[in-house]
Amino acid sequence: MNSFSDTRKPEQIEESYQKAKERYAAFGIDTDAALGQAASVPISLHCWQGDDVTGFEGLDELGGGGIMATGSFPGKARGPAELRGDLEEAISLIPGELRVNLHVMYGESGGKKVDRDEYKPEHFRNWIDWAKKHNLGIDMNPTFFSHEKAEDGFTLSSKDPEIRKFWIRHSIASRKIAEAIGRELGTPSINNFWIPDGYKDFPADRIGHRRLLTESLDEIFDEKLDPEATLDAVESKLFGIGSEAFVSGSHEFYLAYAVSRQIMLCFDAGHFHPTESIADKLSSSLLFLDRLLLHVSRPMRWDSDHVVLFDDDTRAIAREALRAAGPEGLTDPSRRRIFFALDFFDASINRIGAWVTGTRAARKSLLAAFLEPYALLKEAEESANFGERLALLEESKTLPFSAVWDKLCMEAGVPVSSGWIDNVRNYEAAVLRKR
Ligand code: RNT
Ligand code: ZN
Repeated sequence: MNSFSDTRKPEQIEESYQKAKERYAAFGIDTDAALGQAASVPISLHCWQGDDVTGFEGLDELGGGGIMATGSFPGKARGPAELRGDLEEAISLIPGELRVNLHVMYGESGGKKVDRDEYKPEHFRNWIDWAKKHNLGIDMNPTFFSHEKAEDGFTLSSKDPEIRKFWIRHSIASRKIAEAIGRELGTPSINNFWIPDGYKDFPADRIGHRRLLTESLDEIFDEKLDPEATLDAVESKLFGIGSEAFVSGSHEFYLAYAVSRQIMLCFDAGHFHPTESIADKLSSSLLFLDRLLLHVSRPMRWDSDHVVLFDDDTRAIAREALRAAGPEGLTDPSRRRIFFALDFFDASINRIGAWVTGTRAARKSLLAAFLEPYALLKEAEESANFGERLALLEESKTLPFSAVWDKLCMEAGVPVSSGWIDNVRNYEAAVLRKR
């Protein structure tokens, strides 16, 4: 079998990097600084790529919610130990600072049935200890799907007050969990609210559901929690499977809600019209909000949650995040304004490979953003030299990016270039195929 391991010696990688450094310097870019900055932007690695969004509540598959994992690649994680083991393998192959993104349904109750409104920080004890050991922050998401009380398609905007109350209790429980986790780990746990609520066909009463959603959210966020421990975010969506005609938590709804309540807004790359990019939305919303959360994903024709690639869309997101928030707005924990998280799930390929491909692609996009000749582009623009702006934009694409990326990986102690493919292949043979 082919080996993909990089046979170059460290000196060779270093030599290529030194040459690249000179080329970038000609464009006014300090590659040494860019390396450090790109590696220090935390990326929140979503646990749900490891088990096709199943969770630990004894369900075999993702239930409803308008999201779907397709494929049946062997070896999906069947429980917490396997999921954490798989995450460790993925993390060992990804450079730069990482966090882990959980859903409440990944809490552990030792086999006891715990309903969604009964979850407590203690159910995340193992995750917290594990995160400490691996120096990871943890983010959280209340889980409004795969549950009998979400089966009619509505949760926080349901017209049934009992259903609504149940999910409000769940939401408050999730905030307490995030707060406890953030406090213990010393880094705020971002608690992101995404609800599936919507109608397959044309509704009569749109404003009624949205008014209820406003009321539910106000009740949930009524208690102010320590921002050093947790920060709440709300995630909008255009449509889902089974909610094609109407979604209570639309973009306009949450944009207005977040601005009026001053809480974080989450942009998922797959939650807009297929040709609409979230990149352009960052600067607008950042003028009216302190913080944004990004769900970096790859929609293909619809909200398909394909594995993220180093493509134009992802690069545009990273670039606009950096331009709008500035370097410290991404890298400095006390001044961070844009938070990166991933949201994709593909069950048709090796799931660890999916994590590594997608997260390395997101990290590459960040590095590319920090390597942009932004000062020169801006200068050309401000002197109305738009031809030069365009030429610079184009020429900067063929600067020796890979030499800088390889250096970043080498410094981070993870396999350089394609080398990690061998690791994933070995893990598949030794672990996944035996499940
Ligand atoms: C669904 C949202 C949401 C979920 C995760 C599992 O469309 O993108 O973020 O993917 O919470
Ligand atoms: Zn999302």
